[in-house]
Amino acid sequence: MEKAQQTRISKFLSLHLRHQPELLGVTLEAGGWVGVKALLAACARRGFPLTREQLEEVVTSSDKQRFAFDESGTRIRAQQGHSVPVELGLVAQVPPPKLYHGTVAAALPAIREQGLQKMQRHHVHLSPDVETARHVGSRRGRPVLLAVDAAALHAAGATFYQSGNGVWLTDEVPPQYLREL
Ligand code: HQG
Repeated sequence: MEKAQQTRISKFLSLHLRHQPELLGVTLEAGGWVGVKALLAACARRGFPLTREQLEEVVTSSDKQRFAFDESGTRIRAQQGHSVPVELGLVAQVPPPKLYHGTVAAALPAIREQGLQKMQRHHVHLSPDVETARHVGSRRGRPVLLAVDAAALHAAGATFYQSGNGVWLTDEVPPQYLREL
């Protein structure tokens, strides 16, 4: 499959598995899961026909492993990034001492004041390395990078989770734990 088509399918899946399942006429089960058969049938009904093989290819080739099948391969879900309420069953973990966040200059005044807030998502998303953070920030323009003192924030009682695709998640990062790089 061409990269452009993979991206088109990935965006279609992100929209429906993270944000608006009702647009497609599917319901997310606990954990954000949808039956693969139900999903493929709904895609076909919506004029977006997709085969099981194409779905597998998109899941496997996604640079960020946005989606995952369950162990039996009968259900699929987005690994993170939801705006609809969904219990992902994430397990709290001790974060690495430093994490990173990529944003843009326009957001900095508010971030300096309020820290990082989850905005439309369920959590603040943090990257394990500078390169990934730069990539995330560059989605919105020239990236500006922040280092997060995750060790201190964790020691202060914050809970951290790591999603299946390596993104670190927490509720908020107050300004005193941020350093501009
Ligand atoms: C900013 C993508 C003003 C924040 C990526 C960001 C990631 C504030 C934006 C994942 C703020 C939210 C998440 C505050 C934070 N005031 N702006 N207090 N606090 N912001 O998209 O981290 O392609 O919700 O800096 O790769 O950019 O979806 O979060 O610019 O992993 O798979 O508000 O999304 O993955 O934007 O990206 P987002 P994000 P996917």
